[in-house]
Amino acid sequence: LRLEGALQRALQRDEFLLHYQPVVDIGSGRVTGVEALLRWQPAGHPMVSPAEFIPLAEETGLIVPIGDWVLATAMRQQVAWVRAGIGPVRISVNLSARQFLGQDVAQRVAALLEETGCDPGYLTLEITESVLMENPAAATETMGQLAAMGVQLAIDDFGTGYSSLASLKRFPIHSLKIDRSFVMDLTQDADDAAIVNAVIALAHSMKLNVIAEGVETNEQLAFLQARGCDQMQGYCFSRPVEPQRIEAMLRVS
Ligand code: G
Ligand code: G
Ligand code: MN
Ligand code: NA
Repeated sequence: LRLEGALQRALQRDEFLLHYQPVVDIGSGRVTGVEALLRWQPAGHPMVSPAEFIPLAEETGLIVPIGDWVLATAMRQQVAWVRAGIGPVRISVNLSARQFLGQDVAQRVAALLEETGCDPGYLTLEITESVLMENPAAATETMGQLAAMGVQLAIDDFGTGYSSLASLKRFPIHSLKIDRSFVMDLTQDADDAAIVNAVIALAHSMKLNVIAEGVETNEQLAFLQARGCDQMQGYCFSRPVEPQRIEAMLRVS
């Protein structure tokens, strides 16, 4: 598989799809939303992980049309679930560095909201901590434009970058997502436990929602529940799955 050429043709060949991972309220156990995760299924090849092709898409600029496709598809899915009577479902979409740091992300999001009829109040955009800290002033401005449309913002992979508390306070964000690397050894590693405790306390003191990523075991879940973590994602509840399986979970949730 020659990655670059294949990636270039993937959009026109309709080889991308979105899987969704439930975001679960730790208190009630209910599914409160989903995170959209991009998948690439080239004909005659195994699925390629975004971890493998997002960096190449960033380098080649293909991330712009691919990112637009992800946003539009997630927004249309949100509208489709409302029409199907499942009700508004919060959908979180990951923005890559180049997508977020490019000039016109707010205009693109505005145009796609208009085109799809998506409710911005049920759309969350995830930006990693390291991308935000590349240029905190520009990030604050862009986030302000997005927040003004009613879109919610989350800092993804929190704890792996170096946010200053001053920047964190200025960002118009709604949620912090604790990086999976801290959750993984939570119940064996005292340092990771201390970090997770601190992030939960920090988030709550700033009136932010806090979501733990990569929760795999009931022991991790019990720890997070005892510490008042708001929401979680992870294999202990569900892997990212195709839209129809999410619908089934939402109908019983
Ligand atoms: O689902 P998972 O293993 O495969 O995702 C791997 C990585 O790819 C994660 O860091 C995730 O944030 C990223 N990713 C998944 N979907 C998207 C997407 O639509 N856009 C961007 N920029 N990154 C994504
Ligand atoms: O970078 P970001 O946090 O957006 O990406 C989420 C990534 O984590 C995706 O690749 C997703 O498939 C993966 N993921 C979600 N839940 C779990 C989990 O419980 N364990 C592991 N190992 N990975 C997970
Ligand atoms: Mn994410
Ligand atoms: Na993450």
